[in-house]
Amino acid sequence: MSDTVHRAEHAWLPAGWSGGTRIGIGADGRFARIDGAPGDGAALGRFVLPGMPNLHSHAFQRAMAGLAERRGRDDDSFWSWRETMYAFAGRVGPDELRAIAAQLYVEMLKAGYTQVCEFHYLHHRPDGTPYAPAEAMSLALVEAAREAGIGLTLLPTLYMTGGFDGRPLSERQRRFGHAVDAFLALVERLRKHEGPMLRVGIALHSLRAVPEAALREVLAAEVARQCPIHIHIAEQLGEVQDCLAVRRARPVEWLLDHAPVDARWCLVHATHMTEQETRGVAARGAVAGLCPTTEANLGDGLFRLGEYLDAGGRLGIGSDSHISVSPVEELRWLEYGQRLQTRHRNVAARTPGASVGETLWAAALDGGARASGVALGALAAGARADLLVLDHDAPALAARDAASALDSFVFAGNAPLVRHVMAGGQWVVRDFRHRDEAAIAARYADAVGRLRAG
Ligand code: NGQ
Ligand code: ZN
Repeated sequence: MSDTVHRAEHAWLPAGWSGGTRIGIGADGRFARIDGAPGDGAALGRFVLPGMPNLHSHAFQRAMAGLAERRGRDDDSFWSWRETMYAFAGRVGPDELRAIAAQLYVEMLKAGYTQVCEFHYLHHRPDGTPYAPAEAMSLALVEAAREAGIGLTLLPTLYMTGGFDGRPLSERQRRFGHAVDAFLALVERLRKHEGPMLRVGIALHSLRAVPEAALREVLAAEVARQCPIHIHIAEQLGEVQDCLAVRRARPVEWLLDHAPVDARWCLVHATHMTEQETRGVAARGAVAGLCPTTEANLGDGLFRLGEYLDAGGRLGIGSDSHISVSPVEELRWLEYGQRLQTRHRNVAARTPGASVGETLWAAALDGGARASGVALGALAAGARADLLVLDHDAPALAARDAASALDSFVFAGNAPLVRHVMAGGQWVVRDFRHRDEAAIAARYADAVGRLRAG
């Protein structure tokens, strides 16, 4: 089969905007050739961008978004939110998970995410016994991604203890737990499903949940040799204090000293770091997995963005608890948090003349692709054919040239600007509509209805 050829007035290539670009898409769902040659090709639109990877998701939490915004009796915090989240998680089974995730993934595609990293720890029945098959919950996510047409990096998550002191899992945490052997067997079984739209990696829930010996054992296993490795780290001050008390080091400091952290690693949140830890993460080439809307919602704190970028640090964005599902909103909050704190503007742009929108979009593409473990995130031959076509008729993009398009996309207004979306060479969103959005939304509403009633 021959390549399909498209044309973009302006395409965001790895070196920046390029005018009059020919974009060839192979039958294998990858970009074939991308060049400026004249000739044929169907016009895509004015501004064409690579699809954005979402490097951190707990899909089930989509269905409880907005249900934890009422003040409780005591001081509300991350830890009280977690109790609400656990109560909700306890009612989600494979059918509900599949319906919720499919809806979430449709929303992600429409917002411009074409790959999602699922940090998945809801493994077993609520009483801790396994489903049949044991990977039923993982397979629900695989099915949901296939239905929606989004790329999935599935990160089965190891979760063993309820705190740094090694206490056993609480009743509500029992369904998260695995012994190391059973966990590695799960990873192996899931690997068999891998393909262009599914990659399997590994997540360690957090230093709170994974004892040192288990961490070493997993990292030494054959299945952990090549794949992406994700971990929640230093999100809350309480976690930093507990880590200091038990391991005599701060979480990021401890991890850098005890694990072979490198470019395969995604350090999710990494909110509370010293200057030295910040430089250390950057030097290792790890990706900081930033989830600014969730971090704001949960009262986590602000990442040391300026210092990290100056040290050459890599980052990507995730929607985590899904109180917002939009790469634009994540990037806005990332920048605005810094502006509010420093009382300066244009913080992410570190050199005179640099654009904040372009800097952040490019950084999040690169870090997100690394964290996904898939060749994507670039309009380049060989990369998976994931692209977004912006709505050039939208008022927010009126009279914008290439040099101002990304800043306007990221910062101007609230109308959705992503008009068409392709993932893996397939059109999944055309004229703002996902190919199967009505049926998926109906199944979602049913599932949430059952969860709220039960
Ligand atoms: C999670 N979410 O695993 O879903 C966590 C909360 C925890 C965020 N940290 C639970 N945003 O960290 O123990
Ligand atoms: Zn998380």
